[in-house]
Amino acid sequence: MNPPSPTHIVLIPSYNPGEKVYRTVREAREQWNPVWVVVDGSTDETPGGLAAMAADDAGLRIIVLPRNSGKGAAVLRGLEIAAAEGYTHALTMDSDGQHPAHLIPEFMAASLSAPAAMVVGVPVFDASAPSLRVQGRKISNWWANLETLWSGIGDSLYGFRVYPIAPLRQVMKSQRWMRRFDFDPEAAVRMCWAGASPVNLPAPVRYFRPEEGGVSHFRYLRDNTLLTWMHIRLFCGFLLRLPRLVLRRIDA
Ligand SMILES: Nc1nc2c(ncn2[C@@H]2O[C@H](COP(=O)(O)OP(=O)(O)OP(=O)(O)O)[C@@H](O)[C@H]2O)c(=O)[nH]1
Ligand SMILES: [Mg+2]
Repeated sequence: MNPPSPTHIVLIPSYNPGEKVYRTVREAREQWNPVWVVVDGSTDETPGGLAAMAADDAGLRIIVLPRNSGKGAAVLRGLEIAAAEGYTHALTMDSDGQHPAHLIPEFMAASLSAPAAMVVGVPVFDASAPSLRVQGRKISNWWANLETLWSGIGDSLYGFRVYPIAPLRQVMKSQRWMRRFDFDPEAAVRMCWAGASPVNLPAPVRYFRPEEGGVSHFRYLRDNTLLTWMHIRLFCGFLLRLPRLVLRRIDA
C-alpha cells in the first residue's frame, strides 16, 4: 500500500453522491494516501457505507458534518483539520466519479515541484458532456480571466485541483462567500489575486446518465444566479485591485 504523504492530502467533499462514491474513493485510495472525505449532511446511505470502508483502511478518513453546508464549506472544514495536523496541500476532487483519480499522482507531483502554485485541472470533455455545460463554462472562464487580467486560469469551474492550504484558508476566512458552488471559480480568481499562479494540466471529465449512477446537485437557475452574483462581486474586487494587477503584470 502507498505510504502516507506527510504534506499532501486528497480531499473529497460529498453530498448525497449515490453509489459512485465508493468506486471514487477506492480509486483515489489506490493512487494516494491519505484520502479524506467530508460528508456534508448527506441523507442517503453513503455515510454508513463510507464509515465501513474507513474502518478497514487507515489511509481513509471520513469527516461528518451534521448539516448540509455546501461544497466550499465542506472543503474549508477539511482544510482546517488538515492545517492543524501539519498538511500543506490538498487535492480536491468530486465524489461522484466524474474526475480522473488516475491523475492524482501527476497533479501531486506538479504541486510538489511548484508548492506555491495552484495546480488547475483543465477539463477534456468526451461525447458524454452536455453542450450547454461545455458552452456555459466559457462565460465563467472569460470573466475569471478578465478578473485576473489573464493570469492563465485554464478553467474556472473544474474542481480537480491542488491548492496550497495556507493561502486558500486565508482567502476563504477573509469573506463569507465561496461556501457553495461558488467555491471553485472564486477560489481560482482569489488565489490568483493572492499570488498563487495557476499551473494548468489537462484532465478528462465524464458525465454519467442517471441510469449509470450519475448524480448532479447543480441547479441551473439557483446556481447560475449564485455564479452571476459571484462574478459581479469579483468584478468589483478586480476594479479595486486593477492598479496592483497591472503593476504585477509589468514586473513579470
Ligand atoms: N460538501 C458538499 N458537497 C457538495 C454539495 N453539493 C454538491 N457537492 C459535491 O460537490 C461535487 C460536485 O457536485 P455536483 O452536483 O456533481 O456538481 P458539478 O459536478 O459541478 O455538476 P455536474 O457537472 O452537473 O455534475 C460532488 O462531489 C458533490 O458531492 C454540498 O452541498 N455540499
Ligand atoms: Mg458532478
